[in-house]
Amino acid sequence: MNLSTLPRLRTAAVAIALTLSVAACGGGSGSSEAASPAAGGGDASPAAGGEGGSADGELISVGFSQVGAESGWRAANTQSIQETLTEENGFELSFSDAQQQQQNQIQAIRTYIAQGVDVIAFSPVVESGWDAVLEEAAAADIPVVLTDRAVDTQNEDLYVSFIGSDFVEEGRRAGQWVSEELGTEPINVVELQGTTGSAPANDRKAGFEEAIADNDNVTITASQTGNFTRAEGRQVMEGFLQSEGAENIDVLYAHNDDMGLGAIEAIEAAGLVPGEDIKIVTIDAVRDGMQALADGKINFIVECNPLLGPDLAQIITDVVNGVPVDKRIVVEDESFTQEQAIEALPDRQY
Ligand code: GYE
Repeated sequence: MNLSTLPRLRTAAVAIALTLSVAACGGGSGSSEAASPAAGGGDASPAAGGEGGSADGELISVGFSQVGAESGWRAANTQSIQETLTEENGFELSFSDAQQQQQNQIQAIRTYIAQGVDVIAFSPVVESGWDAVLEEAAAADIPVVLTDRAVDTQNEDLYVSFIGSDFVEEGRRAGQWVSEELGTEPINVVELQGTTGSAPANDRKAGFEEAIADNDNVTITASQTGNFTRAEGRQVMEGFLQSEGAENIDVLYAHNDDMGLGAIEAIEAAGLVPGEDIKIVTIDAVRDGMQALADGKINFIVECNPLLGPDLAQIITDVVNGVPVDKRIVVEDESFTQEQAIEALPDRQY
């Protein structure tokens, strides 16, 4: 495993196994109950050096169902997973892209169950509707790890661990910035939501609304999904400019960089200056977003770290080897102003 690509995550297990990463990391974050060890058994610890591999030296077979390829964030996330869950590191990875369709993910998970993989991992496109297929995995004794996005279930025993960012907190930070920096006078905000029903769309909306709730100057005047893509971000922003009138839009809050970047195209096509005529706040901090922030076209970005591969590898290894894992592992995120983006850009990994 390449330690230099470790994200700034913290879990007890990872902190112990990957002591080297700790120096580079910030303060610790969440994690609560420990999950009971899942299938696999055995009391051996993970292979030395943080590499994967089951206790008996066999490759660990992993079925991973990815959401899609909708954004720069997703591309970086896929790359991190594929570069980490390699044979060299002790894994045999089956990877599938669900093209943002829940039905495709359910099918992929059923295929992995039929194949009898050691562990299934997936990033659920939407929050609800997973219980049936997760029960099938449980019946087959295959542990499931959630990465990036949560599921909405009454039965949390249906997965062993969930690693991902705190999306409510991300939305809150975006809302706080808007409220404090721009909400000193009355402003109208239009909102580009992520994929309808997805955890990041639900949570980033809720967090933002919470943060602006006590500032009467800040009003969300229009809110619509742009499905986390650049093309739909542009299209929906064109609609906002028409329905609201450009002069009535002070701020755009986009749930990810890509939709913000699409919206910038629409704003420029309308003869306006993004970042000035319409202020823009987004979430992710992927390279293209950070470049637009450094160029003054975006005003503030809350980070969402996509480099989940190394920690996912560690969780999977622990689960297979019967080492307890945390039920919830929270990824730490930063945020960036324009000045901070200029400074951070040269060292960005994604
Ligand atoms: O912010 C967005 C992607 O689930 C955190 O999905 C992820 C989100 C990310 O499409 O760009």
